[in-house]
Amino acid sequence: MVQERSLPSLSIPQTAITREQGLMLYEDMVLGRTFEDKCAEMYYRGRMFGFVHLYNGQEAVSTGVIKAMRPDDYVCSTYRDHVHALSAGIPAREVMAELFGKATGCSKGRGGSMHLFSAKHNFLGGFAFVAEGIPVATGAAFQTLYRRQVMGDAKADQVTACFFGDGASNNGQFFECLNMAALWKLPILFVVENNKWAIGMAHERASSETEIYKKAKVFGMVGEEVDGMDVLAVRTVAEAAIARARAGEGPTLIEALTYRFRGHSLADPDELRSKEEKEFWLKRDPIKKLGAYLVEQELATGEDLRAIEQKVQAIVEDAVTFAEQSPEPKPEELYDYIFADE
Ligand SMILES: Cc1ncc(C[n+]2csc(CCOP(=O)(O)OP(=O)(O)O)c2C)c(N)n1
Ligand SMILES: [Mg+2]
Repeated sequence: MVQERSLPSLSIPQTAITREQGLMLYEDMVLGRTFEDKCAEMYYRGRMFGFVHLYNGQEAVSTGVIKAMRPDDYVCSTYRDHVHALSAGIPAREVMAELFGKATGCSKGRGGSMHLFSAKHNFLGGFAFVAEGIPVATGAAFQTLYRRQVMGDAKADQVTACFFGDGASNNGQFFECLNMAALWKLPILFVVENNKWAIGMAHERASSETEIYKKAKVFGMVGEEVDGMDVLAVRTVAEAAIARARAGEGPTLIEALTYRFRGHSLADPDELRSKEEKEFWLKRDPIKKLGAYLVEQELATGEDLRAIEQKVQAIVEDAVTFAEQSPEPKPEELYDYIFADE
């Protein structure tokens, strides 16, 4: 029998969702999964280079948090960034083209898988170093507060969501930034995606306190533990945290218990995690869970869900065609986009 941390059941009532919201959440998760299954195929066919880290299994965290935010809010990711970028509204075409290193990619082909970026979508990146996004996201939240409090811009009420892993939560930047964010009541959500592993390092072998959300308490910050395989639970916790942040009540640390269904990256043979552990988590597939819920609650039919899956399949196929047909960046433009334009 595998010893697993028990998944928290939600202590606050789940927000009732409409059919429209339910289908929107389903579509976003299916887009993330289908897009990345296609990434794996393209990677093994030699169309993508470098490291490619997939998010399969963790979709409920991205969808649950980002789809509860406004389009003008900020999102900051890690090297496991494709699905966050899609949830934040970057078109699948631009994400796929970036993975192919094409000039039409969201980072103009300069970034690749780990460096997705879009100023238009307030998507701050894509960072290769573990925990590197935490101070960037804290800075984004600080500038919102500064514009509002010091520069008197009443419209500056954006919230920042900062995603990172269990491994990143042992990095010094985590502690420094949580301290500052709590001290200045910054409008930010620190979302730890605890998928139990940092490459081949098991979380319990690397952390003196394995329940990461408890670390919020020493900063006087709200800490929440949530079932990261349940998009409605994540959404409910995120909505409360976003409301607190927007109201000037400061940050929240959310620990989402989740699992990646594939290896650390597409170059990882994934031999360290046990078959029992993988089976335990595969049974909690967040997409199947939401699909079953929507049908059970009579918010959608099986045909509605199949129609979404087909629509998404077409979006992903179109993204690949777009990426394949797009031009490479021009060599003479090699030094462009290094410094901010005037
Ligand atoms: C500062 C730094 N140290 C080490 C690495 C190598 N590295 C890449 S991913 C990773 C594991 C991070 O695990 P976690 O934060 O749990 O995120 P996950 O990959 O599980 O999403 C490590 C150690 C790195 N990229 N940056
Ligand atoms: Mg991890």
